[in-house]
Amino acid sequence: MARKILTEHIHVPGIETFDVYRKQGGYTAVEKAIKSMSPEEVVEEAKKSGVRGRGGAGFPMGMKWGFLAKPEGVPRYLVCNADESEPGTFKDHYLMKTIPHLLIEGMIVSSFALGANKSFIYVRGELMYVIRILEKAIEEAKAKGFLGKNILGSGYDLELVVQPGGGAYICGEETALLESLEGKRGNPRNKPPFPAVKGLYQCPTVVNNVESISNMPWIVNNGGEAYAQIGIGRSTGTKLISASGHIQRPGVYEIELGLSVEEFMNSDEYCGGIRKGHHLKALVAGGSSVPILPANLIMKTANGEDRLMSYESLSDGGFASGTMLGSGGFIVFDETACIVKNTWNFSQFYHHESCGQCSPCREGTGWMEKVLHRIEHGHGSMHDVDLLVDITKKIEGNTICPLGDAASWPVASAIRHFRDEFVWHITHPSEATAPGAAYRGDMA
Ligand code: L3W
Ligand code: SF4
Repeated sequence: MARKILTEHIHVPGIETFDVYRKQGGYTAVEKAIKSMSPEEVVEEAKKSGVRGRGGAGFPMGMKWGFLAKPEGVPRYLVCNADESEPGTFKDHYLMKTIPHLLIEGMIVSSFALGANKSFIYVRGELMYVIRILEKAIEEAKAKGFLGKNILGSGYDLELVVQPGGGAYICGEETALLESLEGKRGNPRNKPPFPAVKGLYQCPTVVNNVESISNMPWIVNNGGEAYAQIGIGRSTGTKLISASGHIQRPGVYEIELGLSVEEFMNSDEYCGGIRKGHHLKALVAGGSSVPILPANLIMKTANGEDRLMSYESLSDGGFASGTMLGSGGFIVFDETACIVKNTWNFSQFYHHESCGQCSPCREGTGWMEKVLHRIEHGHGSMHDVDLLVDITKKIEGNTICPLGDAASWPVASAIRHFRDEFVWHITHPSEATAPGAAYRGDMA
């Protein structure tokens, strides 16, 4: 069985309760950190672990903690980004609803490390039942002395607040999230200054994803070096993968980073292979925001090496022949999937979710959606394919936040790898618009 850090106890009946979680060794990291470690020592363990941000960017968490400004007399905040809304990503939701105390324990040790006395968990607003689960867990931890004033008699105080989001994808972008938490419209801010210097209420703030924070109890208990032994190269530890699409066993899986894509896709421990009678056509490895890969580049990189589930291997070859680990939203397409329709679908999402602050994103996402709509519906012209590529280039790198890039990459990569399919839609409109039509490489 593969190594489990986050999900080892997830199937224990009653694990959502304080008592059962505690019996499985829960809250020992809080005891260890608060009673026998300094905040700096906890930060040091996070740095040694090499754990990278699990929300999508993969930025080293210990390094981010090291950037936190500490001006005298100014409060610092830890904010957990639980606004998971990336299409194809549902792992934070799973973790919070099944083992809520893991996140609460992670929040306590992380807040202690950062010197925060008030911390927030900003949860996607649609997940009201998860918010109730978290609030119950917080009450239980408080009643046992692990939260609130003078935790375990140490003199350290921590208030933990669960804040529902308003249901906007953009509020998962860290600065939009902070704006929303302050009660304003969730518009991303220009960076720098980074939240580590000016974040919530203009105070130093660390924003970390649910899964990132949930690794901290294990790291405190076992040490950062032990964590760094797991995984491969700079992709240390394990990763939760949300697997969906045309596979036998969709679900959330914890993998050790470095597992081959082939094993993840075909093993019965994970996806269990493509659904019977069908074959692999394409893969999006890290949620809708990352480039799509065609079948011939999924198991092997362009250099013919085994493709691995790691930050480096998945993006090997850059956007020419790679995808990204991103938030771990592994979406599999078989030959019945229409790439044009899927690209149009993603495009509608980004257009809808653009906050509208920057023109390239506000206008460009709309144009892409319109052009893709007409190609998908049999009204496209040959000029449209290059027009789409041109729009993606005008958006990429020219916006305040990564949503612009996230809207561009799926379109640019779909055209790069499946240009024939776009052309077929334009040249064979009646066949392409027939119900259930999908291009199978049989262009006349
Ligand atoms: C201080 C510096 N802090 C960087 C911090 C920064 C942030 C983190 C990473 O985008 C990605 C995006 C989506 N001083 C710093 C510094 N930081 N330099 O490090 O920053 P960055 O800018 O690389 O990325 P980001 O803005 O966090 C996130 C991709 O994730 N994505 C989206 C997933 C969305 C969800 C969801 O459902 N909400 O999971 C999926 O792939 O495209 O590339 O904290 O402050 N010098
Ligand atoms: Fe808003 Fe898009 Fe600009 Fe991000 S890139 S700030 S979502 S308009």
